[in-house]
Amino acid sequence: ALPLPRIEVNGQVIEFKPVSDVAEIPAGTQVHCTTSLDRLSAKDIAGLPDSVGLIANIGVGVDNIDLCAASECGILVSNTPVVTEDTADLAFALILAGSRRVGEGERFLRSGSWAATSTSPPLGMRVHGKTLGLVGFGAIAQAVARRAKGFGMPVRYWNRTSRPEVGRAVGATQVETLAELFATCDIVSVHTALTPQTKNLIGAAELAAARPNAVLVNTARGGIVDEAALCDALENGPLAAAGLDVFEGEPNIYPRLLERENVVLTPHIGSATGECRADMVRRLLANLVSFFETGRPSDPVETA
Ligand code: 8YV
Repeated sequence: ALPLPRIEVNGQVIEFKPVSDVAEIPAGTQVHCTTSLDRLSAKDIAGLPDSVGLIANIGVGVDNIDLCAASECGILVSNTPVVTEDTADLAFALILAGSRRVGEGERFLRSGSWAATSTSPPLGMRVHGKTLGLVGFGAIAQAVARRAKGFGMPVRYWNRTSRPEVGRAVGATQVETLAELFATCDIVSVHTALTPQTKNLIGAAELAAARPNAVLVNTARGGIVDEAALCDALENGPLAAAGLDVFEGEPNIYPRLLERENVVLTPHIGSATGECRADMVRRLLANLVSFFETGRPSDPVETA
């Protein structure tokens, strides 16, 4: 095993367990680290030095990496699946901010309109007791479902595969189609991975099926929601509001979204708490140590 330096993150010492199945890693093997803003196309991956044996992504979503190309080049990929609770917190913040028009209210106050006119800000929508729909039913969606329980919200989910036991555990029932989810839920929150199959999964047809005055929240990936169709649905109905943390071309934002009052926008901050970022760094380091000691990262991502 490699001798390891003492590593401390935010005052906490990282401990690494010794492993027995030590693999022979050729001297000079390197790891390429990425975040969600570092895109690695097939061409980028083919252009990596031969010494790169692992692409270690800091984040859970790996849509920024061409996984087939990594597999073809014999490069392993790892991620840091520790963003669940913080991302679920932010999804709930956007559910509340979008429904209760928090952004509009703040702008109304800061602009001096409240003091100048003594008028009331526009009315929002009640959150507690409303039906919540989840697109996808992985760890983050389940964490959102657990929070919804405290708000007395019935929860429904749409997912490729049926997960009745998990559904029962968090009090969520499955619907057959996305159209059914939109037609039966007041608030829809997106929690699926971005893949070729989920690109623009939510477009004009799905949004047209939404309930009048529905709210859409996306803390997953921008590319899952067709932004032009979303703006149409916010301008002409049926949507009353949206809360978005992720964008197709981020950090550049589709201009029509910036023009809309009834959209709450945050700059991809699902995992942006001091605690979560420290967890992510710890998990990255654990992957690196595992890779250099055993030839496998501790959080391998399926590439083929
Ligand atoms: C970002 C995220 O990766 O975990 C994910 O999938 O989207 C975020 O945690 C983070 O901003 C680091 O790039």
